[in-house]
Amino acid sequence: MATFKDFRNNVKPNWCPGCGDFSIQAAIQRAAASCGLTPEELAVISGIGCSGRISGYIHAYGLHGIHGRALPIAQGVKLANRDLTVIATGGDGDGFAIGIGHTIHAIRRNMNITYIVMDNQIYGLTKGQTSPRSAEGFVTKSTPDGAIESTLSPLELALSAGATFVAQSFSSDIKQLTALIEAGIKHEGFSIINVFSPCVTFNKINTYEWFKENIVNLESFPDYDPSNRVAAMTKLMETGGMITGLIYQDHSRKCYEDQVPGFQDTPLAHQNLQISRKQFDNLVAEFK
Ligand SMILES: Cc1ncc(C[n+]2csc(CCOP(=O)(O)OP(=O)(O)O)c2C)c(N)n1
Ligand code: SF4
Repeated sequence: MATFKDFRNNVKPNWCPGCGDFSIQAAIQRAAASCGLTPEELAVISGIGCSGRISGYIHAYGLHGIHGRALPIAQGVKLANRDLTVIATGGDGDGFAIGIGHTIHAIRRNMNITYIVMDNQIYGLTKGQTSPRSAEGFVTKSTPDGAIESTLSPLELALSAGATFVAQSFSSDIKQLTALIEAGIKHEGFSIINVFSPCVTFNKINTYEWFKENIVNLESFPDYDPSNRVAAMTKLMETGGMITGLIYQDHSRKCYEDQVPGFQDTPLAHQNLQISRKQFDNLVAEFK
């Protein structure tokens, strides 16, 4: 059986020392091992950003894609080979700014993919501009007088879009994060896990200390029921989205690929898709 060490490769991450993304990488490796996966059964697909580098740091299939397009690529991989466990990753800019349209429709589509957003509330790779997650008034090089736009609440949005698994964690809490990623992988449908992952270089406001002071673990609400969508939305609104844990899970909806005729049995990647010369000629003749 594979251990988390089997998901390590020899590429040294070039994240800044202290970046929250290190723990997310470790949590993915641990969760994959706990799920009994081997590296050849996993694909990690990422967008562009400091966070996007993660696909290169995990020993598995992987693709470091283009900015905001982790989810279209991940869905393509899953459609081509539904036997693979597919994890999509990226920053809050990647998923909630340029990629927001893909995020909403991927949630609606409910393919069996786990989407991990590394939320540092800033654009890290491009050296510190606001993201949709930045607080109003946040001062950066792109907003010297403070951000004017309101802050996006991605998990409220996810619930509205019909998400079947919604969770949130903090990169410092590797135990909780690993358990949530494991639960997301096991969930039959689309799982979105937003992870607070401090950018120690460019975000001097939302620091490790700031998150520790501001987040509340859902375990402190013993009556909380993650199968209740209204309760989930209410809790997110009441806390300004600063909760961690499993926020919502719906087991009732089938995943997309289970409902597409022709995808039920053998994955496309394992089918013989070659057509004969005669079939090809007939096809061409249809368009003459
Ligand atoms: C189409 C396109 N637009 C803009 C960029 C420039 N760009 C690269 S990363 C990035 C944002 C990075 O922020 P985020 O996605 O939050 O990731 P982080 O670096 O913070 O992990 C931008 C705007 C790009 N690479 N491609
Ligand atoms: S710039 Fe920020 S997000 Fe990027 S590696 Fe450094 S600490 Fe991490």
